[in-house]
Amino acid sequence: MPVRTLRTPSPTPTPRRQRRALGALAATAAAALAAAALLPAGQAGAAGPTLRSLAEAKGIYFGTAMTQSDLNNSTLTAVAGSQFGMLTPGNEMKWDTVESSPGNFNYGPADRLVAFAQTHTMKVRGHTLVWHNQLPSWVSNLPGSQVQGAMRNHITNEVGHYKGKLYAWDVVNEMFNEDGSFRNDAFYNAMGSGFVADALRTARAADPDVKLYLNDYNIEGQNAKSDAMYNLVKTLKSQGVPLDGVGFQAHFIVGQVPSSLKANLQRFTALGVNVAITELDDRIPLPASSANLAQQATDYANVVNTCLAVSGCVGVTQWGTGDADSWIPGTFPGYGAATMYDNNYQPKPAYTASVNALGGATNSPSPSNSPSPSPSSSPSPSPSPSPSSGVGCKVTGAVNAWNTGLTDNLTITNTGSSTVTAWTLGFTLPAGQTVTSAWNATITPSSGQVGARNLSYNGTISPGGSTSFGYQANHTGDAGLPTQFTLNGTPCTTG
Ligand code: 9MR
Repeated sequence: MPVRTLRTPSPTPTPRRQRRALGALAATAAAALAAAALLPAGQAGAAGPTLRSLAEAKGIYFGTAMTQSDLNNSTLTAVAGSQFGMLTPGNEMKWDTVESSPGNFNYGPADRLVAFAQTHTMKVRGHTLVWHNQLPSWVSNLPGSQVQGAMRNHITNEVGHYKGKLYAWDVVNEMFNEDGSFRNDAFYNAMGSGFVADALRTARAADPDVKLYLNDYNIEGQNAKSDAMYNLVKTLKSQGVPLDGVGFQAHFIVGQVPSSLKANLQRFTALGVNVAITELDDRIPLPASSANLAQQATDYANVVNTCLAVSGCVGVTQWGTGDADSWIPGTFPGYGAATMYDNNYQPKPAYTASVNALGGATNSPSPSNSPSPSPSSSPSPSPSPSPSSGVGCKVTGAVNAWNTGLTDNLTITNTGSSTVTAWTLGFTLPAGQTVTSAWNATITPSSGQVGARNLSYNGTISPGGSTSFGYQANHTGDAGLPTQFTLNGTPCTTG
């Protein structure tokens, strides 16, 4: 697909003050497109407009969280560096990394992430200065009278180190319980609720230009916890405490984006602060069904559309780049598939839905899986003809097996002269194999003669082009690959 020309930002001044403040971000869009165009063909997210370019053209950013180890994954960095315009270090700016013992500051890990961001013209959200979690025990064990000094010293040093380099700081993170009371952490116990204002003032003194945020989870809808945040923000603003924004983490469960999200964000912006979605993910029970992937796409579009609709919503950050680096499976056993990119960093329906929400596609934004060429419920591989003549195909596969299970990755190459616009790959699973999950395709039924159908984002295979999908299966002894394939009814070569 050719790289599309960026829509020139309207010369008409936007009436949205916050959007104008972000105007500099749009300048990076052309650079992002240029960088994306240099990526190897077939690299996830390499061609066409990117999330970041589309978001920036609309006056918001699209961000990702990355950890230091992510820098070693070239597939991840290619996606992150081209598709996202904002980077949040996932762990490296937290107290336990930065100041694990009193006065000994370690900025190496976070500096490497900031350098990656700068290389890719990404902005950076600093995360986080004051938080009960990932807090070294030397802080929580301090006598109450010494906590304020330690907090001020930590903030002054860290904000000072990154002065002029960051877009924003999550100054205080997760200070509320679910019922809206303050969490009894070291900071509240030592200073009462005044620690929030103290932290914000200390951060402002260390960097007058960086945006200062409070950040929390389960405050996306209107509830006791978001009421508490609302009342705190109202009080802080009335007292002239420096506060620029509120971060809504948005760790959602599929299908459960609160219906009050927009109204809730709007009541905060009415107080004179910006709002941002800071840690978006949308977890799904595993294995992820196509219905849940479609619902996830709807959820992502909902969040992006809501941010676009709320004046003062400055951007959306996803927590992690793809399912493979997401925190969800490790924390919520049985759940996963929570991001826009699958375990191989291939875009999922949620990516397409987000691009569409940002105005990136002219076709109707259908987040659900695309219809297969033969929508018949017949379990056999579709015999429907290719939409055009000149069809030819080759299938290669790789299996990774253990005693009772396996994963197969199959690559379909279009060796014909016509573009395939939707595909069903028919094949027979060896006896005893039962598919338990699939990626980049829907496979039905789960054993015997099956059809693997494209999803909404990977139906097109140009002549000479290829696409890959895979599945996990149980086996009872034969862990071999299928040996014969048809593409839309036409036999394929293998090898
Ligand atoms: O993604 C982070 C994960 O690697 C850490 O193990 C975890 C420890 O608390 O923190 C994760 O990030 C959290 C973020 O800093 C604050 N909001 C919740 C995030 C997920 O736990």
